Amino acid sequence: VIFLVKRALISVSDKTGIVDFTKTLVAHNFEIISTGGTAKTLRDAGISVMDVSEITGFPEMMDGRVKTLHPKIHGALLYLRDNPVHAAQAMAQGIAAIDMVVVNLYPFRETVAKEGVTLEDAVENIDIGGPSLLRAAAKNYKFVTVVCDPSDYSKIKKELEENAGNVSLPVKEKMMVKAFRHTADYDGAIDTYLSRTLLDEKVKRFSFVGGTKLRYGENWHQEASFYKDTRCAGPSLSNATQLHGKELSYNNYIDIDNALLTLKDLSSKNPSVVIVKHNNPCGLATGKTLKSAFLAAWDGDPVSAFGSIICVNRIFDVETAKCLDKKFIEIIVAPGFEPEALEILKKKSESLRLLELKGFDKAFDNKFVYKHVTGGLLEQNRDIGLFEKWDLVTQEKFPDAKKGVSEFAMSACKCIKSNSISIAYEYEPGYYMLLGMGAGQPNRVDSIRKLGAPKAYDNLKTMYERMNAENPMTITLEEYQKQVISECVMASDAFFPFDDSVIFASEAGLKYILSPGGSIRDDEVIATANRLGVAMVFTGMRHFLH
Ligand code: 93A
Repeated sequence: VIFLVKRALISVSDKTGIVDFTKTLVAHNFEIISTGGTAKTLRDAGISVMDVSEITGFPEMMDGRVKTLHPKIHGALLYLRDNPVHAAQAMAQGIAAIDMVVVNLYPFRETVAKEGVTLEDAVENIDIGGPSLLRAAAKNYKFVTVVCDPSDYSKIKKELEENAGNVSLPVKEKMMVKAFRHTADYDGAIDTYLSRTLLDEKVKRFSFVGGTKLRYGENWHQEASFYKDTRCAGPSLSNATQLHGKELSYNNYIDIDNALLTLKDLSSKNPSVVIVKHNNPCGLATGKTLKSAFLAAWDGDPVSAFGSIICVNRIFDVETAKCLDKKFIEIIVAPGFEPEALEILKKKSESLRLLELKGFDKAFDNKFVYKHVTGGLLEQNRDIGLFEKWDLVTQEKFPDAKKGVSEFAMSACKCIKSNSISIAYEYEPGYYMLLGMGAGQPNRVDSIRKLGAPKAYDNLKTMYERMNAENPMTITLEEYQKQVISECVMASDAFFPFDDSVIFASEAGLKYILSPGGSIRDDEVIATANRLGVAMVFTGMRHFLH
């Protein structure tokens, strides 16, 4: 017997799109073989279908546990068509080739995600026949097309149309890899659930795909790659589109991530700009327009901004692009670019990387963050939220009007490496800028007295000189600095272990301090703030970032 007609075995739990796709197969002269529920769906749609049991001579049995597990099926998938011995054996056993397998598996993940699922329920949703079909078809990929994902139906349809009812080898190869990845992930999910349920053992399995080699790692002598996390639906480095410039480097990915997190944490509805250097926001501002936010962010640290990564939450416009003239920048990340702005930026430099990253308005959907340590992996929830409370702990009042700039100060602090200090200024009513920050110091005092406060003074000097050149100022530089600093809010990512931080902040002229509180010396810290006439609020929420 010579079987010329092509045959497809269809057995799907998720029946999305299956009727249309099967009609396509029929139109391309496929005979359809199917299992119970799928066969019913197809017949209801008027498609003529052969039951698997007609081929195997066995009924579906044991509540469907045994449907397709039979040599008539697996022989039809696995025999090498170009091997005369295989072909002779197939013919001797009355096995006719199956050319396509369309299978999606029992919804195991969905089942165990349900609240109160029983072990019995979970186990019953472990598909045995489906993965066997997928693996058999995938193993014989040169002769069998394996389709395990409804989102591929349209691609296969196109293939059939373009190749006179056949599927090209490159596509078959892709589908094969996809099938094995799919069953690997499926088995991984089973292991994770069973280990947790029966052994009380946590298993963490990652499957990042689309790994691309980077030029080098943190340094030139280190090899590196970036792997995509395709499950991340919110703003993500996996779905960014590079519009211009050199390829992203390892350090670029890290800095862009920090920029993204900082802007997300800021969650300002106003145009906002963050400038990142070495995994810390050094400039950050909100503004009436993107341009004004950019200029204020730049004023937050014009020195560090050299070679920085800039991320904005608005379409990058021409006015802002023009501000970048003569400024050296590595990367701009935006939800989009005005065409003319794009042209200006492209002309600026061959290597300036321009990244379009959509979904700024969406939340990050991955709940956990991970860090590799020698010999292990740490997992934690994202640091979400800003304050747990708003407790005024000093005699000096902290005006409600300073809440906006306080929130801004603390969100900046959250994304600066510990021990972090931020000094924020409401430079125009309702618009804020980072005036100084101290990052990554092994003690909090240095972040204030050696970094944050001196930086704020330096930046104010630069701003004063510029304003004075444009329009002579009526006050001296010292008066200007003193006045601005006295209006600023200083935020600390963790409590003050001693009162020295408050003393140094007050010496620098700061009058408003925000801290989570919670030190055993809180009383001492509060007494010192009272003595110095500083207003302090305890927020109850620590934001270490190591
Ligand atoms: O219980 S099974 O592991 N035993 C089988 O022999 C078998 N063959 C296909 N499950 C089996 N399947 C699965 O049935 C497929 O993977 C698919 O998810 C499902 C389709 O069943 P129905 O066509 O009855 O809706």
